[in-house]
Amino acid sequence: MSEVLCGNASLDLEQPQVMGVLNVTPDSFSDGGELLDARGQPCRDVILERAAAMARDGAALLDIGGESTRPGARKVSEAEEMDRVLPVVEWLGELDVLISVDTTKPGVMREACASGAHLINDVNACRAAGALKVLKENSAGICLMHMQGEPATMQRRPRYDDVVAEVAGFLAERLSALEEAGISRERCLVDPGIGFGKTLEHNLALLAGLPALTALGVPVMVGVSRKSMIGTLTGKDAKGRVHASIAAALYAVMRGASILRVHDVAETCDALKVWRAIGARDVHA
Ligand code: 7PM
Repeated sequence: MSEVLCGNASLDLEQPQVMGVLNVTPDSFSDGGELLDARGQPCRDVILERAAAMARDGAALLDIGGESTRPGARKVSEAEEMDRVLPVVEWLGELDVLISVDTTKPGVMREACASGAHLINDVNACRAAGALKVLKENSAGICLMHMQGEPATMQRRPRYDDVVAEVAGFLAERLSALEEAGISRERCLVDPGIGFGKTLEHNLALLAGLPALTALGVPVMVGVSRKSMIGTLTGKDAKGRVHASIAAALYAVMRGASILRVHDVAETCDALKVWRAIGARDVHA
């Protein structure tokens, strides 16, 4: 059976699942700072309401991010990131949904797990010094994402000879590094990192080539929601990218994705319901 171990829980991936994005950064591109007050502190009631709605709409996981990875974004200190993220992890503990924390910092990983986070979503694939040690010392699930370069400069000149082979090779190397550090593969997910040091062509090749990632033997997560590749293909701004994002998400599921990281939970879950109903009748499925 396909599942991923996430601390005291396990996430069943027999059917594709949805992760709702909850950004607690002042500069996130599609929900810019609505969840922070004037002093930059997270607003409990607004966040709980938004999170409860995503859980009700069908999200199995919520991803809390306090460190913007927007191309060119300002770096955030560890203390500032903890102040934003840790209270949110605790507030969401009362909801019936798994909690993911989007961070690259080992200190934030440690405290997030202590506060009850089930999954660490690391766009840097645990390459920070000390990250593997922290993860060895707890039992949270881990999403390893591919990124070429770093957020400030990654979109300047992305370059690959064979993007699918290089991304799959990188993720295979990171899975081995975690295994060598004593971290079970049953805790791991991989993610091609759509838009992270990639041109439109690279993103399209990765979506078409997802089977090379499922071949790594761990579940695959994909985030295309409202991203600039959707804007480039449709000419729409972030809020107008919902439907086209779902087209890309369903394509990713068709190619083997198990978790969709999205802003529009209700819409994506509706699309998946239809997808599953048809698939259940398909003798070739
Ligand atoms: C600006 C640009 C703001 C890009 C936010 C983003 C992913 C992720 C993000 C993903 C995993 C966004 C991204 N994207 N984590 N974090 N996979 N695992 O669109 O694709 O939310 S941040």
